[in-house]
Formats: sequence, C-alpha cells, structure tokens
Amino acid sequence: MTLSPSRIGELAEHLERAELECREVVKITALEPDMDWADAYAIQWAIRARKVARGDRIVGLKMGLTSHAKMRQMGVETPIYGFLADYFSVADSAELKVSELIHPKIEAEIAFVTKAPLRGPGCSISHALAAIDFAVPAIEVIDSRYENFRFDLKSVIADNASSSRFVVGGRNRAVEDLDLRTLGVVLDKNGETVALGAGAAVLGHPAASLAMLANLLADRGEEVPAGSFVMTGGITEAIPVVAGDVVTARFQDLGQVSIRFT
Ligand code: 0L1
Ligand code: MG
Repeated sequence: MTLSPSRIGELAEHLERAELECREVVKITALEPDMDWADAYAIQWAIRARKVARGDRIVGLKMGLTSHAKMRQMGVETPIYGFLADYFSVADSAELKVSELIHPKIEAEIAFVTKAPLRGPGCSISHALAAIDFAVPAIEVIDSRYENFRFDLKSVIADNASSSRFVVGGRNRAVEDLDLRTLGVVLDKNGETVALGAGAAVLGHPAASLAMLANLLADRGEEVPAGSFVMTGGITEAIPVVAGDVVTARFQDLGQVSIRFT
C-alpha cells in the first residue's frame, strides 16, 4: 500500500459521490499516479463500508473483464472483482431511468448462487462447481464514473469495477444439468441481435471466474460466503444503451432476462 488510510477514505468519498450524483470524474491514477493494486482494492472496500454504514445491504459480488472481448474492448489484461449493493437490483423487464446513470452499457452474464463458502488461494473450477447451488441468467448494467468510460485497471478497481445495476431473470438451473462452456446467449437491443456468445468466453468456463474471485478475495483474507450471488462477467463486449432502448438476453437452458431504459 502506498496511500494513508485517510487518503483512501478521501478517494472513496470522491468516487462514491460521483456515483451517487451521476457525475464523471478524472481517473484516480491521475490524482495518485503511484497507487498500487492494494490501494485500489482498499478504496473499493472503503466505498463498500460507506454504503453499509448508510444502511445499504451487500447482496452479491461480481467479476469483471473476464472475457477476451471485454479485455480487448477496454485495453486491459486482468480480471477484477466488485460488490453489488441492494439498490443496484432492477426487477426483470422493469424500467431503468438513464438519468440515474452517467453512460450505461449492458452485458449478458451467467450468475451463480453458492451453497458453501469458497476460500482461496488454490480454488479451482472443481472447488467452485462443488460450491454452486444453481445458475441463473443476468444482465449487468455497468456505468464507469470516469470520463468517456476511459480508465486503467487500478482506477476501475477503485471504482467498484464500474458496478451500477443488475437484473436477474429466467430460471434457476442446477449446474449438473448444464454445459456451462457451450451455454449460448443472444443479446438483442430493440429487436436486433447486437452480440452473442457462449459461456466459455468467460475465462474458458464461468466456474473459473468464481474460483478466481475466491482467490482474489483471499489476498485480503476474505472468502465468497455461502449463499452468495455472483455474476461471472460479460460473455461479449459491453453494449451502450440510451433512453428508449429495450434489451433482452436469451440464454440457452436458462430463459431470458430484459430491461427497458427510459
Ligand atoms: O463488468 C465488467 O466487466 C466491467 C468491469 C470494469 C470495466 C468496464 O467498466 O468495462
Ligand atoms: Mg460485467
């Protein structure tokens, strides 16, 4: 760590205010060029603590930048994690006002709910599969707080991996009944297919993303608790949305999930 606890707190407040006030800010590595990975996650955890102190509940975790399409799109090379607060949740087929957001994009994701704790280091796909209760389809709405959605990896980790909203739909399925690598998804915007892919786009297997989450959390002595909702990362690149757009992700074996932007 290079930053003092008080500086971590100031940067957490700065980024969280940008989220809550729907404002773009410059990436924080422009303010703190020497900050390291531990500083970046410390800022994210300080944002999480601010929300919990205010009464928001943490309802899940997410992995980001887990597909090559996404890494190429953002010009980065390492997956990252973030947290999901209760107010990020949007009901299936419900409306979301774009005025609550800065420059939203959407991603189709396979999510899991766990039935056992998962603790790294050394978590593998088979450990992750054994800890999963069921899979469920989701759309993530990401909304970087940084100008023009441009950032580096440390800045985006601090900004809670651009987490903003998420929608869960379709049906729950046991992972034993699914081929998670070939499980296909077609993403439609306003009735036109804008992206498609299969589960293997997520680190070769979506359960590898859950295992990586446990291994990343271990760096801070944390684990994925039993009963966690975990989004494993976008299968395709992220698609920008504006008011009036209707987005539907249709998942093989898992059903569909939709959101309408107003
Ligand atoms: O969920 C994601 O993959 C987003 C991670 C952060 C990068 C971005 O905002 O695109
Ligand atoms: Mg995502």
